[in-house]
Amino acid sequence: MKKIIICIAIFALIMGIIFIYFKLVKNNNSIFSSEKTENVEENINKNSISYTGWLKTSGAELQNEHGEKIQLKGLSSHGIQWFPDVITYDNLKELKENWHINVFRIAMYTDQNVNGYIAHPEESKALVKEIVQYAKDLDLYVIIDWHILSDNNPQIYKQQSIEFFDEMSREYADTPNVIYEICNEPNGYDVKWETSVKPYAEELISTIRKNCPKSLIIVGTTEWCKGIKNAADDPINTPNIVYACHFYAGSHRDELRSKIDYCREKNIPIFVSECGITDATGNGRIYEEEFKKWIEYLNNNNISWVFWSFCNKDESSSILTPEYKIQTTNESEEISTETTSEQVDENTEVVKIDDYLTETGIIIKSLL
Ligand code: IDC
Repeated sequence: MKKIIICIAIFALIMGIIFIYFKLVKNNNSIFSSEKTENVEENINKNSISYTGWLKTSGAELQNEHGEKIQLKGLSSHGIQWFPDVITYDNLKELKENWHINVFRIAMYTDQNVNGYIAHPEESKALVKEIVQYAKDLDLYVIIDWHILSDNNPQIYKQQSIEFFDEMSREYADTPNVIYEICNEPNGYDVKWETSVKPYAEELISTIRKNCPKSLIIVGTTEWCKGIKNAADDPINTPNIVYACHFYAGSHRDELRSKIDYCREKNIPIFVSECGITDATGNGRIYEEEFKKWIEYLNNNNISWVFWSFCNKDESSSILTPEYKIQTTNESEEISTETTSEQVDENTEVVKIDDYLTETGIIIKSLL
């Protein structure tokens, strides 16, 4: 009898151990921590912003929140006042999933003569916020670009810029996705780094940082963002800023690359927040080999780059052909009530960006 009780007790003990093993270890609720850590680590997507978080700089390098190097690659919109329709949630999703972009730049022109922010502040802000929301939903970094150009000196609309970035950085104080580009391309012989751009940047940086201390800020440089050596010789004394260098493959080559080398040797981080495959006009022939040389150089040096531009304007820098057209809600309602399923397929094809790529679009997709 005693032997039987001992056998039953041993059997119950073994069953108990097996039960605990399956319940806790296999279901990953484990009190056995080594197994658990391994599985959790497998589940972390190291490319997602919930992991990479707030970007920062160390020397010339861009890093994620964990101090690991990171390179952003993506596309810039054209002026959002002209080509807002192509920037949809679905298109950004496609660009993220199948083109592998991890950043999208919102080029918000400022000049009132081109219907920019100064002429239409409320509409411009609404559009920016809509696109930032897409980026948040899609786990993309997004650059809010104060796109000065013909309004060549950032001092011209400094007050409006302060108000705009104050509002944006309050709104996105807890959003690591958002990167602030405070002036696209300062230009003109009287627009100097020391007297115009640097003092503007210092004021804007303190406006943004008081609301959002961890933000990454892109500072435009003189000469349409070619004057990076001026910034390197007289940098802004604050962490987590990168300096913009812009190139167009038909116009800028070795000379500009050696300026980037100069900056990097001085521990100045460079961010190519705009680049193109044409000459600086954004139109005319494309320079595929020169552009590829640039991309190889940037990738080898882990420098982030953003391509101009994601739009369907009839110019050779565009990713999409002018025939690309967005299906409107009315069209889709008509389709759902009055057409057969084959016709729906035919009609819905209109929204696939990959069917409307320019030569430029095909090349850029292959490089992202
Ligand atoms: C160009 C656009 C073009 C538009 C022009 C003026 O491609 O359609 O008519 O601006 O608004 C830049 C600027 C960028 C330019 C681009 C090409 O940041 O706004 O876009 N470029 O010229 N710097 C160097 C080149």
